[in-house]
Amino acid sequence: TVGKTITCKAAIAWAAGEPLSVEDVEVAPPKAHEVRIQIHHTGVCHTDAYTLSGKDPEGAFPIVLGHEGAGIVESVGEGVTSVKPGDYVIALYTPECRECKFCKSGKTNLCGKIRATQGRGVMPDGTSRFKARGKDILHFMGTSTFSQYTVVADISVVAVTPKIATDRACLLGCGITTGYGAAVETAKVEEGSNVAVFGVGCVGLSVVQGAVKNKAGMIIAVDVNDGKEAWARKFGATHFVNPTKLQGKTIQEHLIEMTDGGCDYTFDCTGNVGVMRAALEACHKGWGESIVIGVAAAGQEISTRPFQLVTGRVWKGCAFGGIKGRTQLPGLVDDYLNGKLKVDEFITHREPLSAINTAFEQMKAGDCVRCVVDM
Ligand code: NAD
Ligand code: AHE
Ligand code: ZN
Repeated sequence: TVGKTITCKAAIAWAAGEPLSVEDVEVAPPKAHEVRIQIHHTGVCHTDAYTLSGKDPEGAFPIVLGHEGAGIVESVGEGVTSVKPGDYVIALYTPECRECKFCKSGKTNLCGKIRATQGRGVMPDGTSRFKARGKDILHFMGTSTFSQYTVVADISVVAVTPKIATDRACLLGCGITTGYGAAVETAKVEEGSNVAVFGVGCVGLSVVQGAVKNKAGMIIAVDVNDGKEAWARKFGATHFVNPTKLQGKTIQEHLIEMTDGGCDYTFDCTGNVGVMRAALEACHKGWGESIVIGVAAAGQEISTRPFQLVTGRVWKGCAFGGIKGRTQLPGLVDDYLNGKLKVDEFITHREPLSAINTAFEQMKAGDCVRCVVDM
């Protein structure tokens, strides 16, 4: 297959709000500094549903969605030295070129090298490698893992040991790394500090896991779904609050009471801008930091009284947890293999590619942490 177009199955999103269509797609061979990957497993993340809904200002159609995938390198284009055919890999929607201003800053994991073309749904040379029904199909987040074969830039992929199965490794491509990194890398939660996590889906449970790793004090899970309490406690949350059941006070007032003045760190893992405000206002005066992880729809804005910031609370956010994929993911895989990072526990549902729309329905159902799709 090296150097040739591969015809395989992919889930194509032809238009916003419509179910995905599993059909033949032609995947062109990788050009210079590109890698063609046979995807074995992919997770379905809330962000895929967000873009499919049409609310993502960067979402364009037709497109192959999916950004939480793992598999094997099938072939590489000219000049690729970081991975080789046969390598087990995780796709990276946050690439790492190690030479742009961002990568060299030491201050962020955001890489600038291919961000513009990635946002337009094309490869760095401005063209697509996917074709279906005679039409060019767009790439998504530089990864498009809802295809049995995909092409990514060589800076958008990391090789990992085959000791981790691809149905686990895929979850390190977004959900788990995002939450865990937000706690450990972005917030750098300190021993004994009080933490509140708003929304305990895959991302929020991973924040809980990171807070446990850093020996936080109180770890308060906040979710409107009571069914999430058992999950949160299983991952190490010390308290659970359902904000819809508080009588006569706001969730921020309740958390400030619980923690004698406010939390040291709070995390929004819902994408709801009202929740983001509550998370900021639940922070301790003088030093509390709130980390925005959730993705909000186009047109949504956050607000609070500036006095909240004047009095020392800090509002920030991160993508992919602040983790540099090529440098740090192999270490997270080691942590998993050494029993220091939970991954298996996140998989609640499984579907074959042919039933990927069922995976989307499950994700919205409330009893699903992650559905892994077998490609
Ligand atoms: P999820 O749907 O599995 O989890 C969201 C949780 O929030 C659910 O348990 C839900 O019951 C709860 N929730 C909803 N409304 C709430 C409210 N008002 N108060 C408290 N809890 C509430 O989603 P996920 O896959 O864990 O993703 C969470 C968010 O993070 C999404 O917005 C997703 O797009 C975003 N995300 C961001 C990044 C990043 O790099 N910044 C990466 C992955 C996901
Ligand atoms: N395109 C959206 C923004 C979506 C967004 O924020 N994506 C996160 C990853 S979510 C993964 O589940 C991200 O990586 N952001 C940084 C970046 O460079 O995109 C919009 O609203 O325009
Ligand atoms: Zn995601």
